[in-house]
Amino acid sequence: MSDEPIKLVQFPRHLGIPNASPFCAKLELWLKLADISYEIEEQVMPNSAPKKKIPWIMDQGQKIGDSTLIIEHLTKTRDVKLDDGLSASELAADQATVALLEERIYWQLVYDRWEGGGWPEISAAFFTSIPAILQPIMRAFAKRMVKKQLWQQGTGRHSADDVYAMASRDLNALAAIVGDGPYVHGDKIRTIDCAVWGTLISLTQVSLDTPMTRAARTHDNLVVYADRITREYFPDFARDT
Ligand SMILES: N[C@@H](CCC(=O)N[C@@H](CS)C(=O)NCC(=O)O)C(=O)O
Repeated sequence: MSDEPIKLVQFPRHLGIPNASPFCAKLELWLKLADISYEIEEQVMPNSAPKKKIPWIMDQGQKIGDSTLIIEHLTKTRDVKLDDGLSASELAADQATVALLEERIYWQLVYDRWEGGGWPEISAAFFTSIPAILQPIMRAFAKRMVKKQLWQQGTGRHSADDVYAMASRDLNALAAIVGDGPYVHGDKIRTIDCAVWGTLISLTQVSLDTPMTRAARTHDNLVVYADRITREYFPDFARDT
C-alpha cells in the first residue's frame, strides 16, 4: 500500500468548528486517529461525488463515498486497529448509536438549521464561498432541496414541537451512551467517538441558539466530551472553557 495521502473531499469549514457536516467531521477525526495522511479538497456541490453526497475520498484513483464505507475500506486496506478488543455487544451497540446519530439526530439537526431557528445564521454562513451574485439563487435552491429531503425522509412531516420532543429524547439517549467518558468506551478513543463528536460539535460548539442546540447543552457531559476531543485533535478550534 502506497503512503500517498488520500484526497479527502469535504465542505469548507464553517461555524467555527472543524466541519458543520457531521459526516465530514467524523471522517476527518477518524483519519487522524488512524494516522492516515490526507489532503483536503473543499467542495460545496456534490456533483462529482460518487454518491452525490459529501464527504468522499479518492484513494489511488478510486472514488469512494459514504463516511462509514470509507472507514470500512481504509480499516481493511490500512489494517487499522482502532476498534480491536471491543466485544461483539459493544460493536453492536456502536452500530445502533450510529443509526441514532445519522438516521435521527442528523435529520433533526438539519430541520433545526434549515426550517427551525438556525436558518438566519446558517444562510449567512454556508454560502460565503459562492460568488455574491449567485448566493440568493443558491440559498433558495438549497433550501427547497433540503425541505424536500426532510419531507422524503419523514422528519419534515412532523410539527416543530414533535421534532424537538423527539430530538430531546434522542439527545437524552446519547447523553446516557456517552456517560462520564472520557470516551464512549472508557479510556480509549474509538471509531464510534468520531460519529458522536462529529455530530455534537454542531450542537455544543457553535454560536447558534436554537431549540436543538439548547437541548444538547443541557447535558454537561456532552459539552465536556465534545470540547475535550476538539482540544485533543483539532486544537485550533478549541474554545476557552
Ligand atoms: N451517509 C453519508 C451521508 C453524507 C451526507 O448526507 N452528506 C450531506 C451533507 S451533511 C450531503 O452531501 N448533502 C448533499 C445532498 O444531499 O445533495 C455519509 O456517511 O457520508
